Amino acid sequence: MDKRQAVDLAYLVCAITFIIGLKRLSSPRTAVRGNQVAAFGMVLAIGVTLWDADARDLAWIIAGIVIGGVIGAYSARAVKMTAMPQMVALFNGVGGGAAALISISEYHDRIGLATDPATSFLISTLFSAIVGGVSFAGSMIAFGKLQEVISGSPVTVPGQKAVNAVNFIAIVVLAVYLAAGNESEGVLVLAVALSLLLGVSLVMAIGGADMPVVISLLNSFTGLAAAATGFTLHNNLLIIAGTLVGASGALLTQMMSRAMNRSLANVVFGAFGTGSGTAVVGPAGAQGTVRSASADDVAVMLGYARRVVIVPGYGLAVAQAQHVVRELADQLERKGVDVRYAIHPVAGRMPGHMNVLLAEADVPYTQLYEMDEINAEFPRTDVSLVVGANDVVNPAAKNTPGSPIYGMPVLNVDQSQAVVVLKRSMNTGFAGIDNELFTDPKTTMLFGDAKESLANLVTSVKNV
Ligand code: TAP
Repeated sequence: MDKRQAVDLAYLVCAITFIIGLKRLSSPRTAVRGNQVAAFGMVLAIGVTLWDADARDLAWIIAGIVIGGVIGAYSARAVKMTAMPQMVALFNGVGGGAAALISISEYHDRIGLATDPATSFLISTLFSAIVGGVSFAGSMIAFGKLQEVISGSPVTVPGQKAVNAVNFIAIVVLAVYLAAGNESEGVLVLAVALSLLLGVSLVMAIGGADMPVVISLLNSFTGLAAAATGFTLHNNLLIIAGTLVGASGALLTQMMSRAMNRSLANVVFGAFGTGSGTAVVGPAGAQGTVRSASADDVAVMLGYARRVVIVPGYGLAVAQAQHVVRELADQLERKGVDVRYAIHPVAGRMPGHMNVLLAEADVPYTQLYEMDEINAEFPRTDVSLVVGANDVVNPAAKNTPGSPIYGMPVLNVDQSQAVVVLKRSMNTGFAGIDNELFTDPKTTMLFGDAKESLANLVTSVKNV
């Protein structure tokens, strides 16, 4: 076996580990091992690439790996769970930027030689430079919005869509000009500059709270740009890994949009979701009497229940109340209460947000129920304990045609015998609409920060 064959064989092994890793990431039970398998594949891929690299470039590559590795490892350890979406945005953007820079550099090396570059080289290089540029710029804006460095509100100016359309057409025209064999580094740089502008303009117009969907979409773009770079560099593993990222990002984007009952076009062009969470006049039916109670009263309801379903939402993440909710669940189980957690696919602000939080508190996976499984159980539930969730339990999604969330599948907590809602005020959630569940006669509000309210409940339940 010569060196080329050995490299390709090793790349095949790496590709298999990536596929196994992805497959295992689909369940919390196997996710950690899946991550380890894929990480092993990535270490092998880096090792083989170094072995295969031109010895003159090794020092540069190793310096890049060390600097990037130290920054990546430090950020991964230091990042707060609530800041995870912006870290993903940042790392994703860096991937897109790297693909664009490699393409510009490959184009620079390839033009001006005696033989003309092949059309396939030009197409893959241009694609990766342009798509990588959009992904880099868009991801940086997404990071800025989530980190609140820039305003999270959709920033739109009159005629923005028309300007974006003209920009897009200009990029395509420049790309076709270069792909036709006209050599010009200046035109390539201009096309990349316009793609950066397009990324900024597209993402600026989207509300901060929609950023997870946008990041997933941009993640798919980065994957495709990396795959195209693989064609440019004749690197099979990059083609496979990029395609896997591209496909999984596209699927995740589609699943998130579906779970919110919104089209991708509505997310990208709808200027929806400021993420401000302040009260906005909602659909009819939200006016009514709100019943609130003390932790002691709620503890009695919980302590004497046979089944309690806990519904975590974004507020659980904000309050960092995952450990104390587990404490309360343990306390209730000791009293013989059947405790389950209902997980809505878009509760929180990123895919799997609630699963990750509850896993951090070692909540057993067997207690977590997906929406489709638990919805049939609500009529047999004594108390639904809604912890910092709002939109995902809003009956308007079923009852109010014309509501922005009408048609979104929600958790049917209103069918349980009693509902207790832990939140700080009557403020709205992500969708900015009132929630008629809060004025339902069977609902009791326990106002306050979720962590404090849960801690009070733990103490009170002990005395029941
Ligand atoms: P939301 O509807 O956003 O409601 C969260 C509630 O938590 C708020 O009403 C807020 O009320 C409360 N809260 C905030 N901080 C709190 C604290 N410290 N203690 C107690 N309560 C607190 O959350 P949800 O029900 O999880 O729904 C998620 C929403 O985000 C959906 O509309 C979904 O479409 C959207 N979204 C999700 C994703 C993904 S992938 N998960 C991505 C983009 C958008 P107070 O201010 O009154 O406390």
